[in-house]
Amino acid sequence: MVVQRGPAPGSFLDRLRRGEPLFGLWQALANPYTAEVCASAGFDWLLFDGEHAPNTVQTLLAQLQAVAPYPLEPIARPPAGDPAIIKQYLDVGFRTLLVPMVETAEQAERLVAATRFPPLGIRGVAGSTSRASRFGAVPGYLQTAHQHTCLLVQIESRTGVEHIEAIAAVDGVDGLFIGPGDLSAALGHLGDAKHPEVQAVIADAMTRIRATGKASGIFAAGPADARARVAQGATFVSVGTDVGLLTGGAAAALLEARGTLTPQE
Ligand code: 3PY
Ligand code: MG
Repeated sequence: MVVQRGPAPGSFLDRLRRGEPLFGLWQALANPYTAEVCASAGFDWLLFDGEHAPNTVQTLLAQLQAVAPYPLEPIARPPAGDPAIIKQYLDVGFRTLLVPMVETAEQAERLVAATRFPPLGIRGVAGSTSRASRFGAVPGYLQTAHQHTCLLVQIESRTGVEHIEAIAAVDGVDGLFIGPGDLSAALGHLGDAKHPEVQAVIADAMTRIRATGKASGIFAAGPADARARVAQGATFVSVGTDVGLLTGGAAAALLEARGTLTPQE
């Protein structure tokens, strides 16, 4: 008989459910070596982006392998909530998914189903060929995988915001994550996530997510923004992106050098 267990104490899902602040870094460089560099900094999670970064399942796999020795949760964002892609991401070993543009409870229910094997859902069975089951070595993987699977959904449209309570009520949705970029575009403020109207909608959405009892997350572009979001009640928050750290650090280094160097006669 398979013993039914919940997420391991201290695991990402366990900490998420306890409402601990969990800080992560967006990975858009699509590279295992830089992913490992970022992992060594001690983040609670890294988000590997299949929506807006040049990733394939194979590049995601390489990044997953690179960060495997580090005590963080690798999260994958598929380009869309497509069950065929979700199946592949889960098979290579991601346990936590962040699905973009979720707008209704029905859509959220279909996503939950995509992460679960029958009879709970529709996830296809890879058996012992999947890395997720350690190639068949994890006892009872098929029966217990869903207990370790964490589904985070992105709220980033007017319709999604309207349906926060219904989406959060779906069993199997573990957290709701606001995407300020798409949400600001949906509100008519493309490229201006700081606009007061966008900020007001975000603040209200975060309060409503918290009230549902599900974890509330948001993309923050930097550490100060991240701290402010935690103060507002978010519990899983990015502190920026690998690309942003690289471009920001490179530009600052050049600026400092140019500003301090005395031009030669
Ligand atoms: C958004 O801001 O739209 C996101 O998806 C998070 O980067
Ligand atoms: Mg988005």
